[in-house]
Amino acid sequence: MARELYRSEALRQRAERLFPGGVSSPVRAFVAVGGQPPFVAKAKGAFLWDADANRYLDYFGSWGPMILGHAFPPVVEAVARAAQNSVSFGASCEAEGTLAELVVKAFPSIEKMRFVSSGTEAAMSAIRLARAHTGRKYVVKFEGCYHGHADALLVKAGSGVATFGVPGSAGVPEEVAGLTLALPFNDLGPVEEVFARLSGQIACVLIEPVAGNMGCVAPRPGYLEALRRITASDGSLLIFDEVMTGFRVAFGGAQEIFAIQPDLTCLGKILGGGLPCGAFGGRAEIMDGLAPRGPVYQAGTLSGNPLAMAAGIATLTHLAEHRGKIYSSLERNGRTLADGVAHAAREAGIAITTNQFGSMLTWFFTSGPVNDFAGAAASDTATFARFHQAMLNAGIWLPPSQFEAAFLSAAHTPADIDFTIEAAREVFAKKG
Ligand code: KE4
Repeated sequence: MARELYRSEALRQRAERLFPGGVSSPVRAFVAVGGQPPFVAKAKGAFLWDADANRYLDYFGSWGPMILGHAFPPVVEAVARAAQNSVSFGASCEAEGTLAELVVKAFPSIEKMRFVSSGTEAAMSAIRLARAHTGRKYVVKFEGCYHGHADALLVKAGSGVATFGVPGSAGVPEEVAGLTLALPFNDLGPVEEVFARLSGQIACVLIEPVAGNMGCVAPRPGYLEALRRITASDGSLLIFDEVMTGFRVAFGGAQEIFAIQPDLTCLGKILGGGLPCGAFGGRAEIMDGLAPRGPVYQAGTLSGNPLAMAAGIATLTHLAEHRGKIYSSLERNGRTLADGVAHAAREAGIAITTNQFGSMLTWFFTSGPVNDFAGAAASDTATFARFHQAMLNAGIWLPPSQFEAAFLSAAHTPADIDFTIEAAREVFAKKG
């Protein structure tokens, strides 16, 4: 059933005149899946409504923040209350410390932190701090991992597996990209080779401990532990980018699950309950390098914004109070959804690999396995695009790219999961 998108189409035509690609962020343009993206008018719980009043089950959840569902009453009330006292001060306020105390309790590796307004700012600032703290210039990242759009991190692998990076975007100078090495995820060989060749020269290793930006890909057993060991012995900092996994895969993020203490952690998304908010933090002896205490400059007009703090406090307080029930339910529903859709695909003779980690999951249209970006890139993206379009027409809004993770919220019910699996079965039966 094709959905009528008259109002969305009118809004899209205006947006095309005003914004490059008609969007505020590229993935929203549906380039990878085709079709016209509906414009969202409102959302509540697990559902979105577009400008033509079509309803959708939401499985991208604002790309991670909406773990409690949209318009969660305690969050809405907290933001409304805070807004009565102005929406921004540009000065220290009580709410910053209140949210920070919730963070350091959830992340024992964080003694001190700094709020910023996005995950990009968190990662960008964390590597600057790591370079200053170590006096070193090289940064190691991993193919398929995304840490926001700072120049140093828009870098792809060079010609050889463990060679210096090349620009991953126009506008990134080779000189900048050449200070970053992009290695294969889940493969220790290139890491050991690079640390042998550049011993004492690598400022940090930055990783998504559970990758979400190549689609969902978990670390192999022992992989993260080995990165912790290698970086510690070389005096390089290990930075966990938990912008997506923080408060998502567990209340204390991936580092709680794997019992690993990184030197620095980047946070975002759920931290601000859906308002613009990021943070980076770690041991005080590292963080005290930041201005005005230390020589590393970092700043932000809206850092610690009172509304973002209020939304974050309401979100993390609810998660903390109900963490047992919420995370076990997210794991159960995530597993049921992942397996149910995969089973339906296999019944229809469609090759599919499912990677699920708590309430993050991706269906890769390949026989797999998918343990790194090369494995993800083997997916049949045309089949994914047809699947995405057919599911959207069935009222199910999946992330519009094979290389993104889908997210469940605490508002998704078992009935929603069953509805989604049945819709997928019908789509696959028509060779979606
Ligand atoms: P932001 O600057 O978009 O707040 O955060 C960048 C970022 C950093 N680290 C991780 C692990 C991330 O997943 C992200 C942003 N994620 C994407 C979705 N995969 C945001 C969606 C978008 O770019 O529109």
